[in-house]
Amino acid sequence: MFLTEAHRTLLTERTDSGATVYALVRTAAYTYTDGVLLDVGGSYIPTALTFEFSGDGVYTLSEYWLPGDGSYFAPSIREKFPESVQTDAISNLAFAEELSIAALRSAQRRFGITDFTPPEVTAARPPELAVGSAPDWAEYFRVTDDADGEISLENAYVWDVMVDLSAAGRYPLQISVQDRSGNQTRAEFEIAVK
Ligand SMILES: [Ca+2]
Repeated sequence: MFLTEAHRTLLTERTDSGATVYALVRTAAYTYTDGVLLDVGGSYIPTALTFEFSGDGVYTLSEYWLPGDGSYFAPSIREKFPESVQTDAISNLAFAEELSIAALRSAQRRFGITDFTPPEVTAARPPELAVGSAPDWAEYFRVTDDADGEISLENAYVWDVMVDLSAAGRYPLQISVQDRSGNQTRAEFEIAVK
């Protein structure tokens, strides 16, 4: 098991007696078995660290603040974080993505992995279905990777709950997949039911 961390500082507020650092912190745990890097857990959480300046350049951590759970999450951040960084702390998915990749890169470095290119998902045939059909998505989509070659759709997560095969319409379908090196792709398609 390899544990790693990536963070992004949103704001540092200094006072006469110390400083508070408002940051987004991503932790992640990986296993690397038989050449397969797997993300086996972690967290992504806004954090406020307060340091007291005690002279001679020494800062002591006086508070490690974490937001409340569930419905307390956003209100607790609005109470603690300065207004200018509240939105980024609560809902900026771009930072979540950036920090996930940073954590992944550190695990890849740790295990000497050099494949940083995620797999590609392509439509093998036009995603058009007849009302009432029962599709095998493996006939419709192909996953290929620069290092792994062809990846079976069985190793991908096909999110098709929005596709209503009982009624004509156009519906979104997502496919998430990762290669052996832990690089992830999420591809979106539109399924036409006629
Ligand atoms: Ca790859």
